[in-house]
Amino acid sequence: MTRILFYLDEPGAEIWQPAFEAAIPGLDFRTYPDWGNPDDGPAYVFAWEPELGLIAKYPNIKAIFSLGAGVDHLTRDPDLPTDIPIIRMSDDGLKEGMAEFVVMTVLMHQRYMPRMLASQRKKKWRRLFPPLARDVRVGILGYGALGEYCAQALKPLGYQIAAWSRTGKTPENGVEHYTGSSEFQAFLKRTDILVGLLPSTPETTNLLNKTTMAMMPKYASIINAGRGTLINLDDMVALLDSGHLSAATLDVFVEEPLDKDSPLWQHDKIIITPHIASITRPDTAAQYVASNIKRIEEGLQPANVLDRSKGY
Ligand code: NDP
Ligand code: OXD
Repeated sequence: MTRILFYLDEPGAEIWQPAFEAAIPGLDFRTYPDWGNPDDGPAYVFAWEPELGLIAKYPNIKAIFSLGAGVDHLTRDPDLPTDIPIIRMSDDGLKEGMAEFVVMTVLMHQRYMPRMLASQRKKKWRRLFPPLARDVRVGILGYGALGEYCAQALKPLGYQIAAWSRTGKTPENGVEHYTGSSEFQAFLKRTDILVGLLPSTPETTNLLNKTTMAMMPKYASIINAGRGTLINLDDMVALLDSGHLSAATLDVFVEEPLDKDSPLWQHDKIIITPHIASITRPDTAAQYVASNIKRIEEGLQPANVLDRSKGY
């Protein structure tokens, strides 16, 4: 019998059990704190931000499924065993949801919506004339499962699209590729709307700081739907205030939820969303986990295992 130990400390978490029971016949689905004893037999964990030290108490765990694409909510635990494979979420629902968010926010930035909303709040009838999509250069930071899917969703709108990643990509129609630190500056210089879709690693932390953001063209804007560690927010606010950057949409933060006292909430050029760019959905996620468990049980390599040496 397959056993899943589930951890999600959020209201509404009970919707997950029926989705998993439908995807895995005969499943024993245990919601924390009802995880049973380690000697109950082998189990898989499916979790978001579990309590520190919890997973180490269960030596019977065969694999950990991250409820999200990111794994920083798991690897922040200093006691997390290093020999259990961690499988990252990459189901269809997550990709589709992110593409919707990225298309929506890129269109908003291109059509000057942050400025229009600021004018509305001041009851100002201020007519602005944005460029057409075909004259706007979108740059996607990270061309993984999500970055690639978002690039394909943006293409039909006519944007000039480039992507930046760690390793080289095969040239393809409609997306220009930049690789590694040596091509980062060239990527930033050609980017009017930057979309952050990078994982949080030591290499991506503070990648956007006063020096790098100043390399972007005047009036460039930033959308961050990857991880909050990407941006030095003090530097970003200084560049928004000086007029070098025109707008930012921030979905992710180093500390979530964002502190009520943060001045970012009130900033006229910033739109804040509460880490909802994409959401893992029970139906598609349960299918994804079920197919990976089947692979493990058949002795095959599951998809999207975290490479601990790269951090994603
Ligand atoms: P992938 O692992 O598929 O892709 C990661 C991409 O980042 C790859 O293209 C990789 O390059 C690139 N990358 C990693 N490190 C570097 C680096 N140092 N320099 C340049 N490029 C780098 O991840 P996903 O696309 O599935 O997800 C990306 C992130 O999005 C997640 O880690 C998560 O943090 C975030 N996320 C946020 C959500 C939200 O709601 N806000 C929802 C889901 C995910 P290469 O191709 O060369 O390996
Ligand atoms: C994430 C997610 O990793 O929501 O942020 O999937």
